[in-house]
Amino acid sequence: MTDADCLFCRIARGELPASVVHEDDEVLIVRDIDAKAPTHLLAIPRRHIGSVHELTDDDAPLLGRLFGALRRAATDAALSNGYRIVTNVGPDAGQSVPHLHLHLLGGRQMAWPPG
Ligand code: DGP
Repeated sequence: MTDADCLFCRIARGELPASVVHEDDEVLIVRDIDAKAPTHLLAIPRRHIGSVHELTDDDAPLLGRLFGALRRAATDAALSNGYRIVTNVGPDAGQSVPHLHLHLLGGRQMAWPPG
């Protein structure tokens, strides 16, 4: 997979449409096209990283940016009763888009453990 072909790289470059709720120089937050909760957002780094498994220690600031953007999005979405942030890594976890993204789900009661 090259960045040219990557779905989330293409969304980050504006080549494909998305419902964008936040964007800055490093991070994009979009509404998930297949929402599993009343609020279902994806925090996506602009730089192509395949998954958590490809992160390095140097990416710590980027993770801070991703979580910070999600925290502000959760506040904007009035998720005062809580929400869940998850990221899938690889086939066993059901990762379907091989570009790092954090799901934020909220607006309903969550079950634990996830399926
Ligand atoms: P995962 O399965 O963890 O890799 O999550 C990928 C998510 O991406 C999944 O919940 C559906 C969402 N998704 C797939 N294609 C698109 C798209 O074109 N636009 C948006 N906004 N979300 C997408």
